[in-house]
Amino acid sequence: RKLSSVKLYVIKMPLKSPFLTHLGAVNEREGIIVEVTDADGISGFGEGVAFSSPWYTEETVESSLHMLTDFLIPLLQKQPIKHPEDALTLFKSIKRNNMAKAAIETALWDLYAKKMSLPLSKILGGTREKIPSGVVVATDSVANALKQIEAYLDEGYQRMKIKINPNQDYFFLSEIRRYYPDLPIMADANSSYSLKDMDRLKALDDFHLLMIEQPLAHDDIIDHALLQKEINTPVCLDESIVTFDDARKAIELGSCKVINIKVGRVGGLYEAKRIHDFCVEKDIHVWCGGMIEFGVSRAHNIALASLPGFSIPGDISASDRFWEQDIITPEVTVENGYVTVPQKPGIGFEINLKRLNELLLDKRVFTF
Ligand code: OSB
Ligand code: MG
Repeated sequence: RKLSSVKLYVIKMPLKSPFLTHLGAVNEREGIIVEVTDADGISGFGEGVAFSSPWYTEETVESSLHMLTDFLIPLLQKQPIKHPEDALTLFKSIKRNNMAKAAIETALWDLYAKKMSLPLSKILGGTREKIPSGVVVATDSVANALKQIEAYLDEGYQRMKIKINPNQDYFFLSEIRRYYPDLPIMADANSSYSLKDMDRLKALDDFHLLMIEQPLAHDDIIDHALLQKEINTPVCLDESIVTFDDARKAIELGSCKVINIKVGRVGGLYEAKRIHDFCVEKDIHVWCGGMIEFGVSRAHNIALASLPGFSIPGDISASDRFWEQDIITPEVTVENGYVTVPQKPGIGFEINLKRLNELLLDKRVFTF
């Protein structure tokens, strides 16, 4: 399976409404769509999910382009691989930069599944036909949060994830609980607390949250283990889990009871699947995280979340959660609280080239 080209499409789209966390606002999203084409002219697609600035992880759109252009694609040109499982090994000489690696690795998986004429979900070992869908409420006012929750419930979403921080936690959640006493709710703190806030975090046990995501530092697993001993709410790790070994160590230490698996954060679908398999073995719950992504990454998430361990509704929402019009057809939709896993080969969605070109900022072509 010789590759003939790799193309990078840099695109930008405004969000329908701002996505607010204590780390700042996301108003528009830049991203990189990767197309790998083989000698038969068959293409696979992947997406680079780093943001324009390094607020969530250290990577950016620019750093991803640099890694892809100057290191990752040249490695692939020099040393063709037989199977997408080999990509992360090929990239091992490049430290971290997991989102850049995943951008191309996911494209290789789509191509591989298409060559096998099988849905990517089946290639990965997926068993689910539909995936329970959750959605994120990322706003700084109670009124907006309540309005959004009402609309999302009407659209069928099964659980809400609420962005919190020390200035927006107990009162915010108590107001939501006043109107929705039984709603499945989790909170995501994006590292806005420290162990000094132990009492604030303990108090959140009042709201019987499904879990609290990444309360402490982005690179910590020690303090999270201390915290988990003190609170009833299950701790879920997001930012802290960047490799399989991070997951192994966090579980061993008791730092979390749940892991949010994001394909980009861990360097691709192969590593994501390894973490999933290990968590199933250790009885740690997993769910699939989101990155305010376009349809290509959303499609890869759907394939991943079809694996048996993904029992909790993830941040896999419909295309229209963020976008006026997505870059795939059909767009991702949520029906009765579920996203249907496509049965067509590969990611199971077509690229909407007209839409892609409307959004295009830059294009780079590498021939093999
Ligand atoms: O912490 O899970 C996060 C979005 C961007 C960066 C980090 C996070 C998020 C989300 C949800 O919370 C994203 C989504 O629904 O796509
Ligand atoms: Mg998170």
